[in-house]
Amino acid sequence: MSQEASSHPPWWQTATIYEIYPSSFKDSNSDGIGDIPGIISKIPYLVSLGINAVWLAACHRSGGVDMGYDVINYREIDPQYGTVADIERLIAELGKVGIKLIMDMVLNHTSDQHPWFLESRRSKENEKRDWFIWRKGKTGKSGELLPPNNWESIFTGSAWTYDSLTDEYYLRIFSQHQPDLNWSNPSVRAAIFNDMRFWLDKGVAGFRLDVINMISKPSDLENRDAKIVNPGVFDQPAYGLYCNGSRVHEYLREMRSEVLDLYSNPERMTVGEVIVTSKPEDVRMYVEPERKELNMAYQYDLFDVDSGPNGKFSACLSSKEEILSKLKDIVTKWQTQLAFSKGGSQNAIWLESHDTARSVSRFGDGIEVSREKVAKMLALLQTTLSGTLFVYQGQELGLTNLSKDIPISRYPDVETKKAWEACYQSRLNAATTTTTGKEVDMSDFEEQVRLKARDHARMPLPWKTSAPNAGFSDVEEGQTWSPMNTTLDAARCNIEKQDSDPDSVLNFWRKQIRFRQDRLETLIFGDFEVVDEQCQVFAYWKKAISRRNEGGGRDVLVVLNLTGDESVKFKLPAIPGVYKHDGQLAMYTWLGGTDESGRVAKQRVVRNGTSVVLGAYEGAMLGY
Ligand code: TEU
Ligand code: CA
Repeated sequence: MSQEASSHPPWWQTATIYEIYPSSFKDSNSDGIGDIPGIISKIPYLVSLGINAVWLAACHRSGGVDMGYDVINYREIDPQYGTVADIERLIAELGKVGIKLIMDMVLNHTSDQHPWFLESRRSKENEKRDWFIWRKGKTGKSGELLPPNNWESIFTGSAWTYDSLTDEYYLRIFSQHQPDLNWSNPSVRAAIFNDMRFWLDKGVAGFRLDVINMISKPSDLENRDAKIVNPGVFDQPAYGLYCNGSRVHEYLREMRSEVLDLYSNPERMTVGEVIVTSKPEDVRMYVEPERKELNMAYQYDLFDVDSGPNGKFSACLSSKEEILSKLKDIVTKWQTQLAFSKGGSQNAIWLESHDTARSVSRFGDGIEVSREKVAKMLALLQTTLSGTLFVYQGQELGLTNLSKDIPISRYPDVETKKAWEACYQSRLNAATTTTTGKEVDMSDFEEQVRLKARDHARMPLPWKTSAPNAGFSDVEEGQTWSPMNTTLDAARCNIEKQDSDPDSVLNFWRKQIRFRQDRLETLIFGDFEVVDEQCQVFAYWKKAISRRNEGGGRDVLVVLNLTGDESVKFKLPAIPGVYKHDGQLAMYTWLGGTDESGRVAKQRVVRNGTSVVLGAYEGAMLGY
């Protein structure tokens, strides 16, 4: 898109998109599980946030193994959430208040209960055999049966499951109940595209496409063993062999022309989850407008920033300072490499999703007095970056990870359970004593789970101060599908309480979301320039892409103290060559941010070229 066209950008470029996790947003029928009528009942809250679209996480009929990411039928809604008619009502009711609905489509794999897979596994001659990825096993050195290759599942163990019925293995990169579809078969693509059109015909404004960079697997995958990086075990990480495969771009262009481009008014959008892809040139291949593939990529660098050498549940080797400096580098990389003014590629700005832990717990210091300040500082960061803003439910409250009194055994996520079990087993096997009652020390692993498990973001949302289950559900106290942070959140941060406090994290987010909309040429489309690398501080200019009719006063300087250090002095850059009408150098004005107590700062004036002193996690937006 040319810069001229930016006065009428497509809706999704200027949007704030709020992710709803259906199980945990609001329960309407007291079964302890959130549902679609529950979402409809809370539309006024969504309006109050100032968001433009809702991304509803997976809600199709599912086998329930991976919280909806194992789909049995792409045209049905899981009965625990409601019906297709409920989705139609949701679209209509959101439409009345100008909010669009984006659906999550999980198209890399289905459930093993999907009729396509039930057919496929029946016999080698079945018409749908080739809809999934079946291969013969191999024979190991001592005659044992081995999977077709050594790829490791993202949920640990082998990426293959043996099916005795036909004596072959099927590929399933996630759990054994999530067989990977064979996208190289044109009938598979046609069927998927039909199911996508089903929802677009109902008025869905676009899709979030689950692990979409995994859909193209090598045709000779039985000859493509992954490099051995973990000696002594069979299964090896194989991301490089199944991410960004040779035909992925062809498939996405086909999806665009066969599906998305057939619809207009509103223009439909896609944001694709693109995991383990850190090179800007690789991400650009998905999102450069003229390539006509995806509109945006959900890129994973910030997700991986605190992972260890063996993935997210291994301890990160970097110090807190190093993690913060990596965070700055990652933000700078994507802000400068995927810029509107350089070819029009659009970033997806995100820090939390249903696949992360809470950002306050990951990037803060774990001290309760800092919680609100960290949440606001991260909100300032996110709301001043160029691209489409994604906010995950509860992030707007500064929610933290589950409290320590909740035992790990109550964490429901399949990823957590499998990773725990795999770690436990390997430690048990490695233990030298053969006496019964061997002790396996899992304390270090537990620490990682408490920091990074997906369960933290998936807990039910606290709505009220004094109501059963913090107002999320009327089910008997404690009977919600996932544990709640009730002791913590009902008392100190819930929607009711924060709504009435002008200095709350919630009201800070609301203010920032509005401010971003008022300055879209700067905050959403502007050019990003790092000002100075002072280790505690992240300071950057956002420069307006078009200064016509504006007298040059729209640039914004963002200064953030990323640390808990008090009184961090930061020398402001001189405002280059900007004079007021009386010939005096212009002065900075305070456009927003927090003050040293974490409250919303009052209007202040700072002279050009002087310093600011920032309190712990304090942040400011300055203009001139
Ligand atoms: O996630 C893709 C993915 O590989 C990671 O985000 C994963 O969730 C894991 O946490 C890495 O440590 C998507 C969905 O968003 C996720 O909920 C599903 O479990 C997964 O795909 C399978 O559909
Ligand atoms: Ca319910």
